[in-house]
Amino acid sequence: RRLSRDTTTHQPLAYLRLRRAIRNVIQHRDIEPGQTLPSERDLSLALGLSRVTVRKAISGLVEEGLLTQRHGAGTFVAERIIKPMSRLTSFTEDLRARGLHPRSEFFERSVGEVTPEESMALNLSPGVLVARLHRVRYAEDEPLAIERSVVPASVLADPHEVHDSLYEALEHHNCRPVRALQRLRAVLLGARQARLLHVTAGSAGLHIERRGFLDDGRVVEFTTSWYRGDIYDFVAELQTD
Ligand code: 16G
Repeated sequence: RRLSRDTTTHQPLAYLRLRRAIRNVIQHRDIEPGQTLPSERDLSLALGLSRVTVRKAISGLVEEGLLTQRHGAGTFVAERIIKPMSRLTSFTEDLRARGLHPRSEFFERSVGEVTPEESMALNLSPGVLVARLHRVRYAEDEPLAIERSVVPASVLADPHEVHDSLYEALEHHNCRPVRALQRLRAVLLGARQARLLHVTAGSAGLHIERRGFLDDGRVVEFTTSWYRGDIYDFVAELQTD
């Protein structure tokens, strides 16, 4: 009786443990992007786990965007950055999950009165102060995105608190968004943006606006981003009503 209880409580954990172990291997770059994972069969034989457990662990990592599968060709560590749209993660978290080192170069970190457009996006009254961050975001030395964030100064009084991660700073003030609305459209990157992102002018980019909300409905972030179209995939799971 005791044994069977143990197996039932331990079984769900085996796939989570394997998922964490594979995630660690990716984070430590023991397998590089583009490399193939051993087959489900080989993994299950080598680790003494059931095929079902191995499959579950792998499909979880595919959903996270760390692995990709091609029919007949197997499972690979994702080369492009695959970002599930349903998860409210930060740039820093997305990169760290892939074993990459995020970095920001700031053009601007300032506080000023809200503009009419910002006041609409953040639901603020005219005259209120906001913190602004404008930066290029890198993975090691490779630029991936340009981002302009506006946060009410009542939440972030000093934008210099943000070194790399805005969300870490917001978390520090207990104001990390719990929900967000995001709008995405295709753009051609202009000369200046292309130069900052090390691509040729006219390359494809993704223009994304995110409004991040707190539990009580306040808007804590209005961020406009230009992500490189040659690196990022945004994926979403769709369901019928
Ligand atoms: C992502 C978000 C951006 C957010 C940032 C925080 C998209 C399209 N945008 O880039 O809205 O401000 O993450 O990242 O995902 P950080 O905590 O690393 O500064």
